[in-house]
Amino acid sequence: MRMIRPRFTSPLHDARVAMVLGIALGCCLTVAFVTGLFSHFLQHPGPLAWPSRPAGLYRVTQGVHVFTGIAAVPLLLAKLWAVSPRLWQWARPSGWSGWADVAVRRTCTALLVGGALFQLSSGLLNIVYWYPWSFFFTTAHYWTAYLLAGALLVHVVRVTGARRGPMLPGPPAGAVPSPDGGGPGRRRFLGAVGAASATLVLATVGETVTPLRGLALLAPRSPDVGPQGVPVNKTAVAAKVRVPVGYRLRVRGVVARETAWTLARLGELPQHTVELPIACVEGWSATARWTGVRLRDLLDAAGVAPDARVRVESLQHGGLYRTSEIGPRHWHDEATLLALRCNGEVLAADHGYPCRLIAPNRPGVQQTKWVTELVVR
Ligand SMILES: Nc1nc2c(c(=O)[nH]1)N[C@H]1C(S)=C(S)[C@@H](COP(=O)(O)O)O[C@H]1N2
Ligand SMILES: [Mo]
Repeated sequence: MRMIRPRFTSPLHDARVAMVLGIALGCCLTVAFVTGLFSHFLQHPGPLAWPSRPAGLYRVTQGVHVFTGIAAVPLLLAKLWAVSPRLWQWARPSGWSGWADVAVRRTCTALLVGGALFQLSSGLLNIVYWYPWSFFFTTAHYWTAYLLAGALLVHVVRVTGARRGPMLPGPPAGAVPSPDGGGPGRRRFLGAVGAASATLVLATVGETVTPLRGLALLAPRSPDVGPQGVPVNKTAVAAKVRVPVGYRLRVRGVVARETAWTLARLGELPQHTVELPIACVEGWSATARWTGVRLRDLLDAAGVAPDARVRVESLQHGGLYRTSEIGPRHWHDEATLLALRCNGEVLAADHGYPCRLIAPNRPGVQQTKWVTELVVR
């Protein structure tokens, strides 16, 4: 059997180019991994109870998560292109250990390339709200992150070991040495890749960094377009929410006394105003002025244990985000409200009328709208 070996003639298929891109890409992926884990564990709290402060922390970490992911896209494409000769170069090892070594290396490369492509493409599609797949994005993105992190770690150990040891990779097959030694061409290429990353970020980051919103030509969301100046992820119509005539906000479960509040009685309780962002996992965020009742006042009125966890139920019947859980550190926070008003007006139907949860340092997906019950556990 004859092997077909593609010809690679660009001087940029070069170990230094690959290394610089690899370091930048590795930094982006590591930051995205750490901020992604933070987001995951805020949404799936285990024994660790995350603090409710700083109030805007999640907005920052999730912004960093999404925008390092976006910055990584040109880096990954350029890196794959730079190393492509090596990807198609098939070693012909001798002996079992040789084959085993090749198998391990190829598996690691497949996980690395496949994992990075999957994470970045699924993340990108998710932030533009396009789900052309049947798996659950969050679960797949979460578990693939560990695979990718593992493969990345093995790769870094191998590459740094190889640089020190005798197995320094030679020039890839077919690459011709650059006439100028690779200097200016290499710098131009790396500069162009960096500029592509920066441009992509600048053209989208305005969806969370409001001063840059004028530049956000490619952003999936404008942070100030929507009823009451706040974007909407799911409208009341899409969620099929109808507010019953005899609406009550009930507090039940493990309580000293069950309570049920009409909207009028909620309005008679002490009202508080907080300025807090909705920070969507998809990367956009928007600050608003929310006015309403402190969650802890309602729970105290029902005689709830201080370490209780509370399930927040909405009027929505189906859908993954119809309920959320809130732990003691968040519900004790004085800024955690059941908001009745947004930016000075009665809450719009799409923002959760009659009332919605708003809490500091909490993903948007857990700022439950159309709240009807607090079930104490
Ligand atoms: N009941 C309910 N609450 C919900 C949602 C939902 O689908 N149903 N979406 C959540 C998501 S993903 C976000 S980002 C915020 C957005 O709030 P907003 O539409 O008021 O901006 O609401 C959250 N609250
Ligand atoms: Mo969201």
